[in-house]
Amino acid sequence: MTTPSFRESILRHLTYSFGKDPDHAILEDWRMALSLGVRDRIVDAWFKSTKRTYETGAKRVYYLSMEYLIGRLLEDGLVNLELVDEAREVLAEFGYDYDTVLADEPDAALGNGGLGRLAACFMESLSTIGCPAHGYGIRYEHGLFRQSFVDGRQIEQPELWLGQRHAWEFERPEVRYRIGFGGHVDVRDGHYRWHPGEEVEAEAFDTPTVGWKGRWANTLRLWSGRAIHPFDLEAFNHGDFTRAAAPEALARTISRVLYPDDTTEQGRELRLKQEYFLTASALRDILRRFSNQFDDLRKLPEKVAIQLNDTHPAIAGPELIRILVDEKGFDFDEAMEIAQGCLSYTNHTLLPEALEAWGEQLFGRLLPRHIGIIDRIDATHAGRNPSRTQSMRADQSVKMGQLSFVMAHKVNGVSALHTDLMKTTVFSELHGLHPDRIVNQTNGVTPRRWLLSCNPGLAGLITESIGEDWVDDLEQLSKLEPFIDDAGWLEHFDAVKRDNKVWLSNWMRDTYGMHADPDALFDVQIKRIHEYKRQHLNILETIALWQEMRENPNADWTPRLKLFGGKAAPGYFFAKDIIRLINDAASVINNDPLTQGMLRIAFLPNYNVSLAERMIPAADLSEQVSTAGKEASGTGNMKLALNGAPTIGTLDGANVEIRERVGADNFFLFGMTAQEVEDRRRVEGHAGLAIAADDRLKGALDLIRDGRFSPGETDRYRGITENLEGPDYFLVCSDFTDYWRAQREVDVVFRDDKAWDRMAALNTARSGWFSSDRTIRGYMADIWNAESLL
Ligand code: GLG
Repeated sequence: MTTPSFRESILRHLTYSFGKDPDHAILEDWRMALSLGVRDRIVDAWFKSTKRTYETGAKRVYYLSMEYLIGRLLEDGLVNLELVDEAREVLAEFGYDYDTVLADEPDAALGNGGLGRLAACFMESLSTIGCPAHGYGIRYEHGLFRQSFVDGRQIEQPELWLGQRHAWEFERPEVRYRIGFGGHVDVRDGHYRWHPGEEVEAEAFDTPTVGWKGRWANTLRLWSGRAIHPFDLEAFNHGDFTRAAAPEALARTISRVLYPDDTTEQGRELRLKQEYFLTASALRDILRRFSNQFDDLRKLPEKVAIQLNDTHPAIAGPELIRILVDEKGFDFDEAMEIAQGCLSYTNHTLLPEALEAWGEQLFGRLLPRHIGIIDRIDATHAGRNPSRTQSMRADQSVKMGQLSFVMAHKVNGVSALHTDLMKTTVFSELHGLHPDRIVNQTNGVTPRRWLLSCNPGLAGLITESIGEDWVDDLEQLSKLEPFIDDAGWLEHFDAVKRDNKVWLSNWMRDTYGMHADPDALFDVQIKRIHEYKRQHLNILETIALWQEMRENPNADWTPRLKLFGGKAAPGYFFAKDIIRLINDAASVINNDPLTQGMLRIAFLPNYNVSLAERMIPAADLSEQVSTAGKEASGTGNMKLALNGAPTIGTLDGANVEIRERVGADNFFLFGMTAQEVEDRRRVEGHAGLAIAADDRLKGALDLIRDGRFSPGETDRYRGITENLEGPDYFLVCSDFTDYWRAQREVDVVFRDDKAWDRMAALNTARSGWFSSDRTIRGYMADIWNAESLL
């Protein structure tokens, strides 16, 4: 039943916020009116939460992240406030389709991949749990680039999420801070004062983030760069219009673009500026809020927990010390202790190229006071730990990982394996000195977005079977286990998956003119394109399979659709070659009459949160095939398992824990372990040996090298084949044979409907632990010492 007030609220917004009557409103007006109707209710929850946090004087959590991969928010709000049915009814009454209206919202891609999406899941879980929290980030004008394919090649276009209206932010012109860069430092009687040479203003934009059933809402505060003197009138009057507009353009550059790669640094100076801009604005805001409520800054660690999402905001340590010492008169050691009490740091990757290190020239020029503070932190730490050999200031650089570790009271990894590897690799020395500092918090995903809202069919079946308490207590999914033995129930489960596959097939046909057969096995690999994630292992196996099918076209093959999605960093040429190879292979294989109906490849362009929400519920098989030891955790692996797609994967990241929970029988394991990877790398000519031992692999490589997928241009994929036949650092060849074996096991199980459905359903029933609610409770207990106010 439509409660009159929600319907009224939508119509009132249509009239008074947008000046339209229902007869003249266009799609966007309806989407905006609906959004504002939802937002009004979110605001009510938001005020209540804020008030309660003030009244209780509770500890607050601050999550500092350069990325928030938010996606669309309207459905999030509707689902969490349980307004979906009413929204459908109202829209239908006026001739609008609910899904069409939702799809009109821009997809906010203020993040690259897992790290940014994790931050978005965490914001939702913090609100669901009722933990008082703020997220701080940057309001990029352009999020992650838009990807299209031309002749199979990735083309990047700027993304403009702000080009369409959306309803979620509140601009806060009154919340502005001046952020300085460069300049010089004065020392007088041992007191330091930084005089920045350049200043910009950070302006706040707030998005309320609401949790399940609207019980609580927190704030995501994103900063936008503004010029302090936006316009140079004198220059303008002299006719120099470009110079007149320069201050504004320069300041805005800071929040202009998200760097399209979180594993290598580009535009280094601007990137460092962005990091300081975010961190300094956030700290000012945190201290202002603290001082409104409490007077003694020594109490900071009791009332404030600041989580650094990777090293990107690592300058928070030195900045907090700078404020306490230079502006508040604390002595250095006490300031350092207070900062350590507040700060904690999450490491998301062990890839050496992703461990931030800034050249001291650049760093010292941009942040002249901070580099001195870092030297002092380093000296203090060395003084207290005489056996230490590694400095955060070695090689004329500033090592942000070491700095973050030293300045944090807790450091966490994002899966059990990754945390163990942190202890024995990058942070081995620091771990030896501070054995209690590293803790594990295995990642999770929010079940509201990644099951309830993206997969209504499955969510409905679950609720019908075990009630709705699973939505914020995901481990209740284990109650599904007894149902799995019921043939009728399992058929229902199967029908839901099939509906989702039909839906995706139709959508692919309508959107891209792509053909997909819902009876085929939907074999899905969706994630950033990276050598360590090994999309090329998958395509090699696909090519080998195609060959085998051509040789035995009458054998009883399990029809497969290989689905890919993901973007390559614009400067990562190897990854872009992998994309092109997949697309080239698709055009040859999809047009081969001999293998029609048995094998297809589809690479869906512009993979983003919204596309993930469409693909995941329709997936049969989840490809998690990274070189063991390289994927810190993965979160797509969790979403796919939760939605009933068993994994084919290596013992890497959270795959290990997924396998433990769903059971080894319900997981297609292959490949070397992290230790075996290390050993194998030491075998000279390992790739050649692997190729010589596997004719299928050799055949697939030959086809690529001979130009089968690049007619007339045999050296198009020389980079790939030479790499695989030569160094093959990521051990694609060495893992190929076992991957092939596991894939054939998949074929066999998939053809036994019942066996497959059982396995898929057990994946859903046993994935409850991978809720980000569980992860956040872990951070609250082990790292933040924060409490729920619900
Ligand atoms: C990282 C890792 C992923 C991890 C994610 C969130 O590569 O394995 O799941 O963070 O912790 N840079 C990333 O996306």
